[in-house]
Amino acid sequence: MQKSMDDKKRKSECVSDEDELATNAYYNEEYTIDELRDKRSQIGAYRNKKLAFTVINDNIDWTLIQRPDLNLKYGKIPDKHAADAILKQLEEEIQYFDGELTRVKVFGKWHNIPRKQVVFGEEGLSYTFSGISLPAKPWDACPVVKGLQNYVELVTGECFNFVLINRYKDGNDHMGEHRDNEKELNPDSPIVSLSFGEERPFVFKHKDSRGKNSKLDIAPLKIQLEPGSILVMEKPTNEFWYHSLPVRKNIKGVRVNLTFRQMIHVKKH
Ligand SMILES: O=C(O)CCC(=O)C(=O)O
Repeated sequence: MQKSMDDKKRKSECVSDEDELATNAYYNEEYTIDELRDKRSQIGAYRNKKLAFTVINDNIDWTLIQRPDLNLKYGKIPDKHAADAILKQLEEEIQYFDGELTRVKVFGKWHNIPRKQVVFGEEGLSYTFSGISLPAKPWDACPVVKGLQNYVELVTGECFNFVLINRYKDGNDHMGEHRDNEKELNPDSPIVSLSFGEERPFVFKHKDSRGKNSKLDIAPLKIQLEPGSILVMEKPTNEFWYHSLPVRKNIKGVRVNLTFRQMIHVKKH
C-alpha cells in the first residue's frame, strides 16, 4: 500500500505534459539495478530531477566493432542538448584530485599526469596503477556522476561500482598507451566510456602487433569519440588491446571522459 502511494507521489512530482507522452518515466534512484533490468523494455524515458539533463532516451543505436580479441559497441546519447548540458554540469560540479594524486611513476621516475583525474565509487574502493592508489570519492558527492552511473547501468544492463574521470583541458592533454587490466578490475565486466566536449581520436593497438618484435600483423583501430558517445569495451578487449588518447595540438577545447568499471574489493595487507 505504502509502495503504491509512493508511486503516485513520484508520478505526480515528475510527470509534465511532455513526460506524459513518454509512458514510463522514473526517478532512477528508486530502483535497484535488477528492477531496472526488468523495466528496461518498458522504459521510454529517463529522468533525474537533480541533473541538468531531464530526459534521456533509452534507445541507443549501437554499432558493433569487432577485431581479433576485440569486442566494442559504440553509440550516442540521442539528445545533443543533453550531452552539452551534462558537460556543463560536470565542469561545475567535479573537483579533481590535486597534489600527490596527480603524479604517476613510469620506469622509476615520477611525472605529472598530462590531464586532470578523479575517481568516484563504492566506499573502500581504490584504483592502483603506475605507483599511485586513487581512493574513491562517494557517489553522493556529485549528483551528475551518480546520475550517469545509473544511466550507463540502464543502457547496458550491467552494474558499475567505480568511475575514473579524466579531464583534458585541450589537445595537448592526453593519455598514453595502456591496458585496463589491473587486478582490481573484474575481467568479465565491460568498461563503459562516456565522452563529452571536444571530439578526440581513441587508438587501439593489439599487444602482439606493437613495436619491432611484433608477432602478429593486426592494424591499429582508431575511433573518433564524439561528444555524447558511449563506447562499451567488452571482454576480452582489455586483455589483448592497448588504448590511448593521443595529443592533438589543433584541439583547443575541453574534453571530459568517464570510464565506468566493476571493481573487485581487494584486501589490503
Ligand atoms: O579519455 C579517454 O577516452 C581515455 C580514457 C582511458 O583510456 C581510461 O580511462 O583508461
